[in-house]
Amino acid sequence: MGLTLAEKILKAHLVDGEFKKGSQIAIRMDQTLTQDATGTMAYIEYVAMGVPRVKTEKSVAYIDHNTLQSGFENADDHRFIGSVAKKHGISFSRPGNGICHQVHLERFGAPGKTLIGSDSHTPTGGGLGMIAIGAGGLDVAVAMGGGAYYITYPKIIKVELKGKLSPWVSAKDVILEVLRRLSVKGGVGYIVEYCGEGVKTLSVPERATITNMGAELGATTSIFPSDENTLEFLKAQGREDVYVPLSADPDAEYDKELVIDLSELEPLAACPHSPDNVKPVRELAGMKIDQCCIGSCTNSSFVDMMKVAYILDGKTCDPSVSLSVAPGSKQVLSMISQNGALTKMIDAGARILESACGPCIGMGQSPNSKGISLRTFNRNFEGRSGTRDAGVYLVSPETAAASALTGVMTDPRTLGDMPKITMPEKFYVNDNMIEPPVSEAEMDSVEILKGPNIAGYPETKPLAENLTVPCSLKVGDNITTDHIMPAGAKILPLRSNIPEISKHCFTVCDETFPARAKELGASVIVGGENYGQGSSREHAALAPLYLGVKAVIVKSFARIHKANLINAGILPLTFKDPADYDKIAQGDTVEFAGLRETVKNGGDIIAKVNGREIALELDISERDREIMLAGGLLDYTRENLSK
Ligand code: MIC
Ligand code: SF4
Repeated sequence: MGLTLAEKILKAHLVDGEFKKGSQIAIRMDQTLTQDATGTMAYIEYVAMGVPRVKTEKSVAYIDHNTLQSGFENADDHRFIGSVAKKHGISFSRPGNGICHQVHLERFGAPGKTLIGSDSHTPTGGGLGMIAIGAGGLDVAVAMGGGAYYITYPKIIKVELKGKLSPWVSAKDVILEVLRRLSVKGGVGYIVEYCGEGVKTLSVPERATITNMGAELGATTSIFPSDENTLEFLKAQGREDVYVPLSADPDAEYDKELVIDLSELEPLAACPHSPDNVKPVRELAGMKIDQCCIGSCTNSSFVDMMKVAYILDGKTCDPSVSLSVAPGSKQVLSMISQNGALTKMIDAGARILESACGPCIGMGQSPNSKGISLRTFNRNFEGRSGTRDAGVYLVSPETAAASALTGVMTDPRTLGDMPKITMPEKFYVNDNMIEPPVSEAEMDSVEILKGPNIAGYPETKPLAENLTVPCSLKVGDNITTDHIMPAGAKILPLRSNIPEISKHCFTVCDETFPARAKELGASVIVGGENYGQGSSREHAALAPLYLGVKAVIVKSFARIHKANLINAGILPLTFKDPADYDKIAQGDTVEFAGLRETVKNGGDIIAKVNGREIALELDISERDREIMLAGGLLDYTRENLSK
């Protein structure tokens, strides 16, 4: 039997485990990336491991999230990350150089390579035919130190693309269609592999838009073959030397199959408050809007910007709409400024933002109260924009630009003919904002610069044998990491300070939670399906750890968050019978006995609640069991390094 493309790359990087479905496998990571909002913690963890130089082929530290510097904290974090990078062998992409995923695709991604990044949209690299996986900072730190990344050998979904996109329909509409069909938990436990005739009609940046938003499916990653279009992109970036053609074997077997006829797609929008709440733009047409934001790691490529400039050319944004545009990288911004496209946007009234995440993570441009915002981004969770009662619709750049002109949701197909805007033969390359590290011989001369807001890793303890703890919080289905550990301009500067950021933990759901949990000292949280979907931020595990949360008991978990809980030494438990969710209420006392024994040997964990026994599953690997016993991945890694 042949192999799928993902399987081929995983197999070539296998360092441990049995190469069969459902087994835990350890994968060597060729490259790593971090961004600044997760990076400070990741580098604190890396430094704590005591490995002098990174052992990867390429590691890059990006500054792109916390770029609104309304106090010293973010600038201190940037300086800290820059100094660690310089000393330990990591390239440093300075603030202003662009969004990590866009820049990594342009300058470092390579077909057939593996990449792990402390950001859930790392799968953007799948557009280049790489296995690119988002993970918590600690997993990335371990990979930088030469350690493998452990995943369950995933199931593979084949998405066969047929035909080609009609004018005004774009890559964003393709992934919105996949989300409509599979839902935000449809990808959990899977890699999504694209193939078929339609693949060759999509350029690498278009493919990257699709793999980027595979994160919203909950998938481990998504991947496209590496073909002539990949070569064309790499040539245009002056990097054709890294090209290798890659595709699945013709007789590869998949666990699930989906066929999408590109020619049948139309402009789509994900409605509030979930990326899978997808409707045709045509059905929403005429709805009054207040804001349009164009950019983010999903839709900020050169071609995206050129389409927007074409639509805005010679026109003015509707007076009731605020339009912002954030080109994804310095390369994109330089090119549209050189060719005049930027002037067209400015003339039409666009508010030009720096090349960074910006409004996508609530760093500015929060909509007005009850505002309707059309965004070319990938997440529209409640409150993420910074305005709790705003309604965010995720759309293509074409739909966003067309609607900015009319002031209402507009199907771009009503604009008439659309010329084909294609990728340039040569991108403008100037890597002057990527600072190389010093050589090994010089590393002692580099001082690590740590600001006063940068605190250490929270205290951990080996797993207790018995626990009698109250349930400090009960929540429902589809809780996102934006609920658990909100972001936004006010809270993000606390990413390097777990005691401080913990004061905001779960405040979106219950403002009294942090103080209550802290006072209780030790507790458990109960939740529903797909708990922890969204971001890779390990803060959504580290803040609960700091607040004394010992276990999270839910109906099901999202992949990265579950891994982050394990890394933090918090038990990720699922109800054997989902109906037992109703048997625990906030305030109930939950009793566990003989925990260490069961965690070590496997089997159900029994919790006693109100005199009743509830069976819970701890579905984790052998290695994860050892991590849990040690009190988390940092302790486990330290123990193992000292052996
Ligand atoms: C996001 O899009 O939610 C973020 C901000 O990029 C996160 C990382 C973080 O919280 O720092 C992600 O996607 O992993
Ligand atoms: Fe940045 Fe938004 Fe992409 Fe996250 S999803 S990396 S915040 S642009």
